[in-house]
Amino acid sequence: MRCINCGAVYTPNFRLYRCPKCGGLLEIISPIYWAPSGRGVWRYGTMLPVRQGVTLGEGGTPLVESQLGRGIYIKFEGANPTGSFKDRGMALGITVAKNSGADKVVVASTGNTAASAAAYAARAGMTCYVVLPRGNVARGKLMQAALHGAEIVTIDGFFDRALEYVLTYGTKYAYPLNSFNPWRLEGQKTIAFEIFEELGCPDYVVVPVGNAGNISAIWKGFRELHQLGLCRRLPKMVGVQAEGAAPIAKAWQLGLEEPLFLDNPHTVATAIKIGKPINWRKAVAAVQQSDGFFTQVTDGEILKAQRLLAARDGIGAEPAGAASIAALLKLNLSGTVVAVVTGHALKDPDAVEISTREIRNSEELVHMLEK
Ligand code: AN7
Repeated sequence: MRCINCGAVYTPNFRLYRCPKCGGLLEIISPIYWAPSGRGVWRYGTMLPVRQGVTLGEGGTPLVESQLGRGIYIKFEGANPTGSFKDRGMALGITVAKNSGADKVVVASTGNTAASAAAYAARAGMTCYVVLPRGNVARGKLMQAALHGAEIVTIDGFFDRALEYVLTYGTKYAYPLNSFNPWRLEGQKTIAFEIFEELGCPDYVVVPVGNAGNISAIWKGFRELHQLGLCRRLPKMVGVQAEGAAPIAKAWQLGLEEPLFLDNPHTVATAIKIGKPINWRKAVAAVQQSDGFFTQVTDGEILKAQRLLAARDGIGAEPAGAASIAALLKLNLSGTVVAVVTGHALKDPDAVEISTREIRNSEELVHMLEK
């Protein structure tokens, strides 16, 4: 394991989440080789620090050619077992937690991490504690955490405060599975491997950014393919934030070195309603190294993109998941573009206005159908 801040190197330790010297984020360095076999996340066991483990059949998600423009592909992560990309990370994370001897896991979450941790913990016979920002979690996600039997704790304030709680107190008593845990992120880099197997190396990969773990993980995946000589090029990484929760994108556009952290993030895309992304250093490095950029989209653009993606491509995304589509629609990127749609529409039923027509008899139905 290596600290991305001070460069200190440590022997792999499932209980090491931050650099003991400087507190920086850690990255996993492990012996890897390319020998995909089987399906899903564990298909890439030889590229992962743990070769096999807990599974609910995560990964192997559809890569769908979009009808929204030429060269656009949707990587639909809503098709994972609990409906988001987090399942890839949890397959690894829960396996590592189990191997470390833990019987409890804890996460702070805007919702999807909680839903996923709850399901994978249930599968592994572990207790799961989720710390959620009260009133800021979509209904479907809360329901999932409850259904899978997690202990649900809610706090006043936003996600960032929930994460502080976990960082300060949680790690002592339970195994933390937020994205500062580099073991979990290893599972998420398989998004890159799947894109590579189907498309080769695209020109752009567009990713919604909240805590900034996923874009970092995907970039690490492509980097490793490149290091192994499997792909000659690398994609440009595009990080998308919601306008009211865009600490990294706003700083990027102003040319600042550090994010403009927010105390009061706001956006309809509650999954990415995050003011102080913990993985910002990794994400900025990913975007810089790949010659990509960060951008922001408004709530209006997100909801419009969500509708369009559903109506034209038949893909149902939650608002945060459609942020990548919103960006793509106004950016006009050329070449092969993969937009990662990170979460399923069913996660957040309240984000969609539902219009129905009431009829009283079959004649009214016939009348309608005849039109
Ligand atoms: C649908 O569940 O942070 O940039 O606690 O659920 O890796 O944080 C969710 C994040 C994008 C952002 N899209 O990913 C949580 C949580 C969806 C998400 C993101 C999230 P990161």
